[in-house]
Amino acid sequence: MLASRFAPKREDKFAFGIWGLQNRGRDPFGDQTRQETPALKCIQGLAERNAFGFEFHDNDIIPFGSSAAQRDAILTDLKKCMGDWGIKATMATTNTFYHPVFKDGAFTSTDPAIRLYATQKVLNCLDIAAELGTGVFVFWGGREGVEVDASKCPIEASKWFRESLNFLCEFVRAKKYAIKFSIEPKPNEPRGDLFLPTVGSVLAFIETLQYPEMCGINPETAHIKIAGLNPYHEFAQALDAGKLLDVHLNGQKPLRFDQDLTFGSDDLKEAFFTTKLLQDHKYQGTIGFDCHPYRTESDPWDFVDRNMRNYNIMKEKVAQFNTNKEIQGLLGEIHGANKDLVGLIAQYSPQTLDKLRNMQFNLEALAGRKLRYEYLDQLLTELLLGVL
Ligand code: GLT
Ligand code: MN
Repeated sequence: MLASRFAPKREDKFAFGIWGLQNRGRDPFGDQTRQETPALKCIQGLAERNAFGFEFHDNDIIPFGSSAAQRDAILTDLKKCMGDWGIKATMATTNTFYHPVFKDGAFTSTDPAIRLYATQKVLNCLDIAAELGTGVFVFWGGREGVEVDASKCPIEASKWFRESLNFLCEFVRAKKYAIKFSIEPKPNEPRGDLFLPTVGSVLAFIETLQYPEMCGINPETAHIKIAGLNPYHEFAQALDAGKLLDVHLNGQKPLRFDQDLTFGSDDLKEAFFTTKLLQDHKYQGTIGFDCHPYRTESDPWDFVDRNMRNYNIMKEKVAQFNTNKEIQGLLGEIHGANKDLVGLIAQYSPQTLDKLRNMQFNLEALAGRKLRYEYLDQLLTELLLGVL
């Protein structure tokens, strides 16, 4: 039996991308293995399991090609259900990757008509987001990239994307929507190379926009590991920049195809440090999961439950880590060296410059310092395995 103390509560602020729950178990090599769970059933099931919110693409809830009347009817129904079930639409995004028109990109297509069509599709989705009270609006550039570098210049592509984003920011301002944009980096797949592959590249790109304060980032564990990088460090960089608007937690074996495994299923230490980062630094957004039930499952519910449980279990482990006397004692020792020198160069002045120039360092003593990192790591391993 699974311990009940890890069961999710609304205040945990968990959210799921419903596209993961809707997934029918198709992959490039095999047909569907289960029926699609309809959007409303996904949202209802999430509410019953105490998820705080759901994330959606326009076409996850409103089928592509719906009429204005169909759209309105779907939204009216959805809003009523959200009220009845007590669940929020925490993140919205536009599907600018599925339709063949986007085969060579949406905002970075070489065809200006396609770029305009993508921008128009986002405008329409922004209206939906505003109607549902969604504050975070994501751009995942699944088709923004190339296989053939000769086909387009990345600088030109950035210019096209920037132009659309600036226009869309103006639209949000004009409409007074309480919405922020969030860009989701990924290095490749489905394109050979995607533009804006990492947290760092997105942060730099945001600074080139007309309204950088309206834009942030939502990194995803799997995307970071496809790039061969460290999710803890990537999430931290976004948080440090004050730009972490949303997170996409999941699991992923490094350097492989996009697996979107369950959070904590593949790398416990990584899940631990991601959780620790968000908890210790009082991340204010929702804890979003962007993953998919395995093809072998016949419904998404065990998958939903365990993602949230794993986060809550890690939360307990973080609390244990933060209060464990031996671990904290060791950390105190590690960070306790030469405390009197902290902040010495925090302010530049001729005096501090002079001080620094004249400082003598005992390199032998500094290099000879004992750093018990192997032991610290073992304490964490034993804590995570429940034997500490
Ligand atoms: C797509 C992708 C995700 C993005 C989604 C937002 S859709 O499934 O793999 O990482 O977050 O468009
Ligand atoms: Mn994602």
